[in-house]
Parts: sequence; C-alpha cells; structure tokens
Amino acid sequence: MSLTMTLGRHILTAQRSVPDATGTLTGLLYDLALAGKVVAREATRANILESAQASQEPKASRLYRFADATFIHLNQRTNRVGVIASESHAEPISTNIEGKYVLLLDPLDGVSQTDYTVSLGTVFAVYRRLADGPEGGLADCLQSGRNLVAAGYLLYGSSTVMVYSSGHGVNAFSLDPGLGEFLLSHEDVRIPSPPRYYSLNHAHDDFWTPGSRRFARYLQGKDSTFPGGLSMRYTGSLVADFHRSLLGGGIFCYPADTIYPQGKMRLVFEANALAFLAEQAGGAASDGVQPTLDLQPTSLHQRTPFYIGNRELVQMAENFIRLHEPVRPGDNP
Ligand code: P6P
Repeated sequence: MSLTMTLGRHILTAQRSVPDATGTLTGLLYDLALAGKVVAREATRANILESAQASQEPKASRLYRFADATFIHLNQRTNRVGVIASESHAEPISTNIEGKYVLLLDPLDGVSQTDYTVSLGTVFAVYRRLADGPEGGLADCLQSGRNLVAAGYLLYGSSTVMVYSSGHGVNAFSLDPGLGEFLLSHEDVRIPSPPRYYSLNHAHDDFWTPGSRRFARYLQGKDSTFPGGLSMRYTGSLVADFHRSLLGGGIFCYPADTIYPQGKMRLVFEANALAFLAEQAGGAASDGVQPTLDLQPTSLHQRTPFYIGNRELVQMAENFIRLHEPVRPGDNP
C-alpha cells in the first residue's frame, strides 16, 4: 500500500501522459470516487441504519435507491457527463448539458444480500458521447465495449476498494476512512496464473447446456485433463467474485441456461465494464462464443452469458461450448 499515492494523485499523473487530456475524465473519476465514499459510509453500516431510521422499506431497497441517487446526483450537473444510464432506470437520463461523456451504472450489485453482510459493488462504464447537441440518448449507451474510455467498480467489503482502468492497465485503491482518501493498494494488476478459484452456482446445473455442464466438471477436477481442478468460491455478488479472480486468479461463470437463455448478467451495466478490466489485466471475458467487448448491444437492459477471468480458462469454456453446443440456448434452431 502506498501511503502517498492517492487516487487523485494517480489520476492526475495518468492524465499527464495523455497528450490531449483536458482534465474532464479526471474530474469524472474524482466524482465517482466521491460517490463511492458516500455510498461506502452507508453500505458498511446498513444494519445500524435500520435501527436509526425506522422504515417499512426493506434495507436492501433503501440502500439500492441511495446508491443510485448518489452516483446520479454527483454526476448529473458537472458538465462532464451528457448521458447517464443506470440499471435501475428503464431509459437513459439526459443531463441536458454539453457533457462529453456517457456514464453507465450498476448502482449496487448484490444488494439482495445486504441483510447477510455480503460484499456489495457499484460498477461503472464511461464512453464518449456519439451524438452532438445537448440531448444524449440511447445510441450513446449502446456502444460496443471496444469504445470504452474507462471502467471500474467500487467494492464495499472488508475494505472499500475502487478498481479502475482508463486503458493503461488496472489499479486498485483502498479507502482509508480516517483520511477519507483512496490509497494505491494494488498497482498494475495482472490476473495471476495458474488460477486458484472458480465461481459458479452449481445449484443451476440442471438448467445448463451440455457444454457449460462439461466445463463445470472440468473446473471441479472431474475431467481427466485437469486433475484437481480449482477451489470453488461463490458469494452471489458478482463484483466480489470477480475481484477474487482478478487478484487471486480464476474465473467467474454465469452460463446461459433455460431460466436465463441470454444469460443473467447485464451487458451494458456490468459485463462490459468488468470485461474491459479483465482484458486490461491480461485476462479475458466472453459470452461463451466471442469476447464480451465485441458484442454490439441492441437494448439497454439486455443480458449476456458471462465467463470472465484467466484467459486460458475463458478459452477452455469456449472450447467446451463449441464442442458440445452446436445450438446455443437463446439461438433460433
Ligand atoms: P444467482 C446478484 O443478483 C447477481 O446479479 C450477481 O451479483 C451475482 O453474481 C448473481 O446475480 C447471482 O445469481 O442466480 O447465482 O443467485
């Protein structure tokens, strides 16, 4: 941990290496970090809040709305963002301002487990706006992940961590609540190899397709080509499970199945941002057929099958699916 390299200093240093940088993206990342601190203060004391503010609304719902409102409010009037879209809103929110960036948010992933004190996460993705004029719109939000300018997440767990990339590698910053500063804790993150973990909900195995089922057995070490397999860790919170694979080496899988024929993860609000980080850290992300970042979104809330982590494991998932699944669950036969 660097006690002198704050997130702010790191962002400014990175900005200096970008020739035509205007500081707008720097300001946007500052705003996201501030929103993360505000949400962290609430997300890490949700149980206490319950007693202090008697409310009929479930904690998880209140916390989700709070996180959504905080990230939107702290980015809506900054002149940096022209369009905001959040997983909790049906349509994009135009800020009616000449902001050059688009901000896409999953405000608080994993929130359904707030009562069990499972780590929660906010996922963000930043694009340049495509449209001219004050009204940004849907086209700005449906860009391929290959257009990402920056992406990352806040993880509210045993520490509050902000992990982001602006296309020049991945760095992680841990919040020192006493200082109110995010301090560099993991510099130039690379997904370790060989991998140690896999995250997959085996309770769904009856709903999986043949290729996904074979890959699950491979990860368990039940396939002779991978004796021993990996250790399974699954929290039901995407950001926490991805963070483990990012730092410890492994893969998170949410296959397409008969319940979610297109997969469960949201392409625009979750998968693209984490796929950007995975590739920046030497890993990969796929829908089981092609890289997640190559997918062309067609609707704001569309879902995707999701395999993300060590490149060799993602490629192995694709091999099993290609070998055993001529027709995908969501394809028209
Ligand atoms: P399941 C949380 O609801 C979420 O979207 C992700 O954070 C998590 O990885 C996944 O769903 C868990 O889904 O079906 O295993 O409970």
